[in-house]
Amino acid sequence: MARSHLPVPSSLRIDDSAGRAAAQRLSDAEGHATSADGVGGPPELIMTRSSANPLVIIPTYDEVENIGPLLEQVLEALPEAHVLVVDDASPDGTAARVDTMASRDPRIHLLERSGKLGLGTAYLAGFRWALQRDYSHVFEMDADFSHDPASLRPMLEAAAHADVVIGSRYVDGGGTVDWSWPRRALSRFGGLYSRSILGMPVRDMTSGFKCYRRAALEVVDLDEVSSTGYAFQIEMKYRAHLAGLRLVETPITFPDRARGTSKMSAAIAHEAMLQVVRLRLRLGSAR
Ligand SMILES: Nc1nc2c(ncn2[C@@H]2O[C@H](COP(=O)(O)OP(=O)(O)OP(=O)(O)O)[C@@H](O)[C@H]2O)c(=O)[nH]1
Ligand SMILES: [Mg+2]
Repeated sequence: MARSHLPVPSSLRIDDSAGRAAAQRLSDAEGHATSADGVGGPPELIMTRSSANPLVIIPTYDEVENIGPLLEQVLEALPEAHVLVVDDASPDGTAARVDTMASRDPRIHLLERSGKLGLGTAYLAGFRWALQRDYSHVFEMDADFSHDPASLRPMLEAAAHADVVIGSRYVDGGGTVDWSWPRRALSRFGGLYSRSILGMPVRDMTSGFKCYRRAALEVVDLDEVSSTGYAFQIEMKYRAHLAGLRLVETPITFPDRARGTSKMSAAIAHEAMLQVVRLRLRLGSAR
């Protein structure tokens, strides 16, 4: 079930600076003309605070303890936003909690799926839902408070100068809190591994706290995205990078989940490692 409430149309204005190829694609995607002679550089779309219609997508599996307070904090931090919770039939009743909140607040939407189909496909379903509506920016955000709602506003502002804003633990000012050393090591290794295999300039390759400008999501071919699990985060960054989009990292502090159960496992990490190699072989040669 998906409740729907269409936000008012957004207005876009043009400025200079992103990559030429990306600009052309964005221009095609949004129906704007790029300058034929290229004088002044390619256009970048800038969204002012008042004209932004952001959507925050939150995938959930057994997050009933977190989702209520999180939705409240998200909408307090970004009152102009809508939120879409994509729930995979959580046995703990997460969807029912969201449904109750959605009946009181038209900014809250719920997309229910039939079973645990994975983080990647949850986001893809959310992206498609967003693109069928009039949102100007689309956030990815975890439900367990590892992603601080207070970072939403700075990330939205950073999207004025980027196509994809990545909430990053590994740039100045960012970090992790109360992480066990195996988790720190896995995250660091995963980042180094994927960054070097894919040749990407991004410090936090596995971050799942992101803000996409709408046009960036329109440029990436969502039908081609193959990672269903945690490698999805890496694949989306890689595809955005290959498409010539401008990825920018803003610092976030990332505490471990305080409540609820982790879905991370050795099998998930293993799948992600293999998927990075597959992505390099499949997409890297097209560069
Ligand atoms: N819809 C959906 N959401 C999922 C699925 N797997 C994980 N999630 C959600 O994705 C987000 C990230 O998952 P987490 O379990 O926090 O992953 P993590 O941060 O790597 O690990 P922990 O914080 O240790 O649990 C959370 O909001 C989860 O509820 C899934 O299969 N389907
Ligand atoms: Mg988490």
